Amino acid sequence: MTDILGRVRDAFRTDQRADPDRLVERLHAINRFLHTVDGHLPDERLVAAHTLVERAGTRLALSLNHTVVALAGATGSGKSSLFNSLARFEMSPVGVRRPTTGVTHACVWGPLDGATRLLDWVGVLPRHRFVRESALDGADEAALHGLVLLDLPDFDSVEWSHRTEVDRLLGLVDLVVWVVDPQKYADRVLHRGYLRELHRHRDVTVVLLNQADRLQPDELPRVLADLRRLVDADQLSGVPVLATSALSDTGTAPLRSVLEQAVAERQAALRRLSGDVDTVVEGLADLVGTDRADGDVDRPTIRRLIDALAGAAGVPAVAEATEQAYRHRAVAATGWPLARGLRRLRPDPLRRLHLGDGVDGDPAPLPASAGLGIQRPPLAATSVPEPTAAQRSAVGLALRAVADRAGTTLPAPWSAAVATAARSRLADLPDALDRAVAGTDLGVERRPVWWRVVNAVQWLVTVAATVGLGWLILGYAVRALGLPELDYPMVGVVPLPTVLLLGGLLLGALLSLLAKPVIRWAARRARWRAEGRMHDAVAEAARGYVVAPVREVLRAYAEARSALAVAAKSR
Ligand SMILES: Nc1nc2c(ncn2[C@@H]2O[C@H](COP(=O)(O)OP(=O)(O)OP(=O)(O)O)[C@@H](O)[C@H]2O)c(=O)[nH]1
Ligand SMILES: [Mg+2]
Repeated sequence: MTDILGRVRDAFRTDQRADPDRLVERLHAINRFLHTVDGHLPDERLVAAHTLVERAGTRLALSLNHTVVALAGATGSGKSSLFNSLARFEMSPVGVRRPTTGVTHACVWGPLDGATRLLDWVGVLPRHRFVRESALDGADEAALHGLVLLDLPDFDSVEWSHRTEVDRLLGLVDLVVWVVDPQKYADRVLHRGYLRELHRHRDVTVVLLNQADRLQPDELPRVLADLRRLVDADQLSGVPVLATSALSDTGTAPLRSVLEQAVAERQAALRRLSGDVDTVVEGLADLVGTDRADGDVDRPTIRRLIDALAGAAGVPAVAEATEQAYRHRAVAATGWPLARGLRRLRPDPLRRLHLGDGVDGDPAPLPASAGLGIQRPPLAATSVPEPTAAQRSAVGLALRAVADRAGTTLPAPWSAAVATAARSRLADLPDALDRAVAGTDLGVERRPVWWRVVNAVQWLVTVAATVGLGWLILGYAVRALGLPELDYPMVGVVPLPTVLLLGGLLLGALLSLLAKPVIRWAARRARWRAEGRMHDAVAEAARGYVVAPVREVLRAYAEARSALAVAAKSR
């Protein structure tokens, strides 16, 4: 007996105690991962993680003083017999008709109180719950206090509901004892369908070769060794493989010993959940590719996007109109006063685009609601030309370039998320661009000082010419009426009124001529300035409507990666 216990302890010993704080930290990390990737990754990839967080939260909130152990196996392997043998009562019927157990039975060692909520959660019907606590046992059963033993239906059942029940419970219990018999221990469904999937739960898995009494003493070691080989091939090396018989107490001793140790350690629930976290992390690993660099949107790509958006927003057309408007306004302000009326008849190029209103005249009147806290009148829609097909496709290409550059180093689902993010605010972009252009101060409202100076001189020479002309007309009139002739003051040999008239006209024309190249140069500067300001406004729209959503996804990716790294390290 001591020998058996020793072997069980050796086989079942693991030096790594599960740290509950570390487990909770890992679960929090998974939860953080789920929050971060929400909306970016396909939901179907996240089901397992969501299930784990929910299930682990519930299990940890329930009694950790109880260890829930399931007896699982094929029909007829002896699960119910072992269950009854341990409980020392015929609690779960054992029969010849297969399969016998259709619903899960539970036996609780110690008081039922703490285990009730656990069994509610596990889903064992109250009429199939039993309590193993008897005054007659004395201290015999004390070592199993805290054990909740479940007798499951058969996993390979002809009854579909049995399999569903087994699969459901295998996802919930803390420790699974697989019961096999000498005939079917190599069963393919058992190894391929179940054991092989459990290599991350090897800390909470035990395999029993039951009905060992049916084997000849010399056959037992050979069959046990064969089973060990198969279990190792299932990547479960280290998992205890023990021989039992439900017919006697000695035969069930190895199982009892396993259960006593599990109950004493109170580690099974934590180890099981740690294994679950490992499984989930491994399933998510390809979503964050550990060796990948975080993507980013580089400056040249952003510049290309801004250029394309500026083209589509009509920035070149508005810049051109700004240059023309400057010329128009400068000529109107500095040209020969008598010709200005004609110039004013021509429409202002910016006004044709419904831009720059209020430049020449007063600002547009505020609507009646201005006093109610509305600071600025709403910006009028511009008449900037619609983008051409080429400009539209340039925007499309630039958007794709942003998504490609940002997503190229990322795993496929994130590349797709980046591409979606780049286009996520596409519908709002035209309005934003229109607002950017319409809201830009094109810098042509101010009347430069030199305009005023030239204007003053123009008026001066015009007045001089007009005075000269009036004076000359007066002289002719006096002469025609036979009155004494006027004596014009002379400038050299030329009468002063003639000097005033011709000089005024000549100077006015000369001034207009000289102002022309200056106006051209200043108009070009006004164009560059306006272009620069509109570019800045478009850049802001590009950042807000395209780059920001993309960076948001990249941030989520980096955050998800670090969260999963925290969840991965089991220490
Ligand atoms: N000789 C021998 N017979 C056993 C042993 N364990 C179970 N049996 C017999 O095997 C048959 C099946 O036992 P059960 O305990 O009903 O098997 P089960 O795994 O619960 O089967 P299902 O409920 O159908 O899944 C019964 O006739 C038992 O008496 C054992 O250790 N030795
Ligand atoms: Mg049974």
